[in-house]
Amino acid sequence: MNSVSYDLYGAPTGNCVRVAIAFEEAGLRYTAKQMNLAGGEHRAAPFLALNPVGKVPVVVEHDPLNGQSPRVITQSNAILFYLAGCAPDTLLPTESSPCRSTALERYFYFLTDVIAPSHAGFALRADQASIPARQKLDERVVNAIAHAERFAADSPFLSGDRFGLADIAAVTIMDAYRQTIPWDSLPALSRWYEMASTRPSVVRGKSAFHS
Ligand SMILES: N[C@@H](CCC(=O)N[C@@H](CS)C(=O)NCC(=O)O)C(=O)O
Repeated sequence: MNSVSYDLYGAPTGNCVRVAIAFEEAGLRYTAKQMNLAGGEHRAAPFLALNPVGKVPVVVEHDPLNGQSPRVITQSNAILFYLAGCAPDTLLPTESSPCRSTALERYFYFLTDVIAPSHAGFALRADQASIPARQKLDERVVNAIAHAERFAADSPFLSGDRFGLADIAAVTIMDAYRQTIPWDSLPALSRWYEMASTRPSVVRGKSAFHS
């Protein structure tokens, strides 16, 4: 039996939920360790010893048989790729697969063209003067989501033939924009979203942390 296990330090945020869904999808054994961000737990010494930047998610890999200290991994996307390597052909097609470039292209589309402007808008949320800038960023996010209709139209999953990292990135960010997405003009994306939101790994990953 595989003795490796993981602790996932996090909170109910997009970056952490993506990692929780990836653990579920990859079938890797993990324990969600809820951090109290409002209470500043991520800025206290025990957590800073894991991640001096004071941000979640953080994964600690325990492998009692390798005789080494537990491995600590920060940065949600580094963690996702690490997990993809631990469970080959679950989250991402393997190196030699021709489907890999499509899966990566779509994953980075969601990361850089959808999630990045969304995070930029979120960072401005407390500043009244930035409301027009936030609206522009949100429009950009929704337009970029709408362009993903063609991904959903030409393959069963946004990642291609298998559910993968692009689907995980997409379902979490689309949850945040579901009220403003023009669903009526996006039939393939609507079907995909219904399927992705009810997928057991997504349902379980989304409830790994509570608010
Ligand atoms: N680039 C990092 C960003 C991590 C990040 O910004 N985490 C947020 C929650 S999603 C956080 O810890 N915020 C607490 C803070 O900045 O005080 C990643 O992808 O993991």
